[in-house]
Amino acid sequence: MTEEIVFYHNPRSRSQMVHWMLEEAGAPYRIVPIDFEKGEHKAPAFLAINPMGKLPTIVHRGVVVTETAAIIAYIADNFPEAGLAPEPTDAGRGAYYRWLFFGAGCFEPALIDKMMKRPEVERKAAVGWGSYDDVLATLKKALADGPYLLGETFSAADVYVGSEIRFAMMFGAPGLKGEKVFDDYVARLSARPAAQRTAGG
Ligand SMILES: N[C@@H](CCC(=O)N[C@@H](CS)C(=O)NCC(=O)O)C(=O)O
Repeated sequence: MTEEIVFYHNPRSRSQMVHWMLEEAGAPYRIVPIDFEKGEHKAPAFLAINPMGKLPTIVHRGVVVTETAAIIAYIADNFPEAGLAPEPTDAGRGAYYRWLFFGAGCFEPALIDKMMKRPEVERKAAVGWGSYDDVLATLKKALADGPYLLGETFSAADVYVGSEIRFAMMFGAPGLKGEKVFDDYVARLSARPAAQRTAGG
């Protein structure tokens, strides 16, 4: 069974985050370009791999992995020599999980709501992400001491959450660009060689 990761990719998608992660990890991978305009992501051949018809998607050792945060965490664990995830029994693992899941379960839906100009729900106690403002305040606090989400240690959680912040800034989401803590964080991440190698997607 090949060790090479098959990476279904379109640079204009969340798969850009995975591209950066693959480079950070030094993982062997092969890109299979997916053309959204041609509808390749909804073609039967791709739906057989990911019935959601979405990117990013990887196949490794015959197993399909989807969901950006899951893929990024999977790569970190499979290429431990890159040191992108605290050991499972390390105290830092808790914070690491926290920010990965916060990125997927809180930041992403709050951001999508904001970008789609959906009204905030009245009962924020009933939605997992509370409110966009609470999410940003929480991230701001997490990064206040920095330089990374886990303090001095850069991790795969920064690849994921940092990418989300970077994308949100690009799309003009409020409360991010112009806030020193977020500007500095994104500049720090963007300066990384692996991020620069994949900056075009
Ligand atoms: N929950 C997924 C979302 C993936 C997703 O929505 N990908 C978009 C691109 S950023 C996509 O493939 N859209 C094409 C479509 O649904 O038609 C993740 O976190 O990876």
